[in-house]
Amino acid sequence: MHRRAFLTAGLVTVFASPRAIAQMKMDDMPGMDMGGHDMGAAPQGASMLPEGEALRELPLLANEAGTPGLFRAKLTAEPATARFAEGLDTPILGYNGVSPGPLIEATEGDRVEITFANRIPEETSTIHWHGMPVPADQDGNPMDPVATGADRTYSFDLPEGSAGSYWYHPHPHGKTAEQVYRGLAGAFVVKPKVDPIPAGYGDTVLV
Ligand SMILES: [Cu+2]
Repeated sequence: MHRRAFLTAGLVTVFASPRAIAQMKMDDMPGMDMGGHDMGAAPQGASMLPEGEALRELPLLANEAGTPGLFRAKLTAEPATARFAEGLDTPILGYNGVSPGPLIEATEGDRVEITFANRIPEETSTIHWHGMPVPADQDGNPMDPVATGADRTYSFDLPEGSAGSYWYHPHPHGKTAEQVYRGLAGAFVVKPKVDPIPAGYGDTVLV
C-alpha cells in the first residue's frame, strides 16, 4: 500500500517583479480603487498563478535498454525555462528540461543504470536516490561531485521488498537546497514484481 502514498514536494516557484508584488498588496486593501492605475508593460494578471486547471501528467523517463531486468536512461541537469504563470518565463534548472524531472518507473529486481550529465554552468552536482537502498558510492553523496560538463553513470540493483515511492534530487556540498528549489527533483516509483493491486487501477503520481 505504501507505494500508493502521495509523494509531495514543494516545487512551486513564484516569480514576481517588485511592481507586481506592490500591486498584489494594493489589491488586498479594502476599498482601494485600482481603476486607471498604470500596469506598465506587464499584461493584466501576469503575476497570478493559474487556478482550477487539470494536473499535468508527469513525463515518463524512457527505458533505453531493450533487455528485461535492466533500466537504462540518461538524465541531464540543465538550465531551462518554465511558465508557471501566463506571460512570465521563469529561468529554472530542469532534468531533461523539465521540473519536476521525468518520472522513473522500474521494478523490484531490476538493475538500474542511469547516466547523469551535469550541464549546470559552473556548479558541481550529483543525483541522490532519496530513501532508496543504494550502495553509498552510487548514491550521489556530496563526496562524489560531478563537475560541470562531466557525465557519470549510477548503477544499482533494486532488491526484493524495495517497491515504493521515492524521489531523486541533487546532493552537492552547499548547493543542495538551491539546486532543488531551482527545479531539480523528480519521482522514482519502484513497482513490486507481483502487484496485489489490479493493473486497471493504474498509478497516479503527484509531486
Ligand atoms: Cu534526499
